[in-house]
Amino acid sequence: MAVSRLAPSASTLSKLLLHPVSAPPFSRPFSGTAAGDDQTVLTIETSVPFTGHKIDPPSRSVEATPKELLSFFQDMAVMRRMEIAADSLYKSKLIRGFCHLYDGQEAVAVGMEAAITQRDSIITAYRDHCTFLGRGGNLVEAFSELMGRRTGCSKGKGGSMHFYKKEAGFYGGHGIVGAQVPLGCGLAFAQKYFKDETVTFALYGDGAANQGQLFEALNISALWDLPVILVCENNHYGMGTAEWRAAKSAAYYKRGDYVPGLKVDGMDVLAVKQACKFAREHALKNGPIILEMDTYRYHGHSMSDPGSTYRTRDEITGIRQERDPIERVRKLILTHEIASASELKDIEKEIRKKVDEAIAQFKESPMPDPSELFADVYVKGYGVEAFGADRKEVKSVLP
Ligand SMILES: Cc1ncc(C[n+]2csc(CCOP(=O)(O)OP(=O)(O)O)c2C)c(N)n1
Ligand SMILES: [Mg+2]
Repeated sequence: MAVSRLAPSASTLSKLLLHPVSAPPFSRPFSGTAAGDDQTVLTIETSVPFTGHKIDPPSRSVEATPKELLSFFQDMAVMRRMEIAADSLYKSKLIRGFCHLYDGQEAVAVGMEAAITQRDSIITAYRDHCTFLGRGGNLVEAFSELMGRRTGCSKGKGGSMHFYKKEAGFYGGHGIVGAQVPLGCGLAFAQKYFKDETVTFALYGDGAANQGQLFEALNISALWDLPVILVCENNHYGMGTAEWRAAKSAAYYKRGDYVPGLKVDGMDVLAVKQACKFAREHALKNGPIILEMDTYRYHGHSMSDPGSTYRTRDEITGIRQERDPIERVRKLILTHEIASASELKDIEKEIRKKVDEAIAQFKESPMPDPSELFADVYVKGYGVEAFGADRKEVKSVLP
């Protein structure tokens, strides 16, 4: 890692924090601009160079303020803690149904937010809890949704796979593999049509990358120069299938053929930020681009998968030791004397407390009312009728 200018020692930790841990984490959205008032700017090299397909890649040198590095550390640590807590809640049967955890992949959600604003849109698959937090969602809304409570971000009716925050440009949370990519291209179509000067990030996995609908959506997006960024979160497995067993070419950043692409270290939050900033500018001017984020999930595919039958424990431990996104930022903070190891430990302790408090709060929250069962299914007031199996006796007009 090459650094062109060292930061002076940080004055006090609290002065540097983007989201002071005394306030609820994520009480305001991530934004690179929020760190703009800091005097010191560090120039840090990404872990590995970017590799481009039909495009000159951006520079490896990324600018970051001490405040921004601390916010990256804190935001990723909150996400990690939330997912670990969700794991325990699932095992104690307080969360039921599907549940896919994101620990290991946090740098993608956080780095992406640092490069864009909430006027830009994001749409993703079912591994969506941390993307929701990144968009400014809070822990109580997240845990409530996981538990099917009324205070959840989808009113307790979506569950783990269907987190939404439309007012912050987050369009879910989708369970059908790959289906969110054409929807994302549709969002980008609207952005271009309304001359919004904004973009859509459509995220999908390496497994989804082999689907036909992705190429159909990409074709029309390229034809119409839509401002869409296809982000392949390559965690190297689709359920229990390793990428090499599923894909003839695992170079997902090249798979758009005529569409440019970039391969990015998705475990390096600064590389993600740099790539997303670059892609956003490209998409606004020229249309689609693919970002392949090389990342890793520590948990199994979902809670029913222990995650250790199709990969070795050594592989998981090796990634934790060599590439963990939180540890990478911890090292940067320590090297630049922005905060001490014990101050960082204190932040983590505080985060643990906040997560526990949020869990205690959601347990108080009621379930949705049965009258809500058919609400929010179709656009209100369209008079859509639902029939029972007999098509006669049970009949109601959906609210
Ligand atoms: C159309 C469709 N086919 C199959 C499934 C079952 N399924 C759920 S997740 C998944 C694997 C997807 O892997 P990937 O795209 O790499 O995403 P990751 O889970 O690694 O984030 C499959 C096959 C589904 N939900 N939808
Ligand atoms: Mg995958």
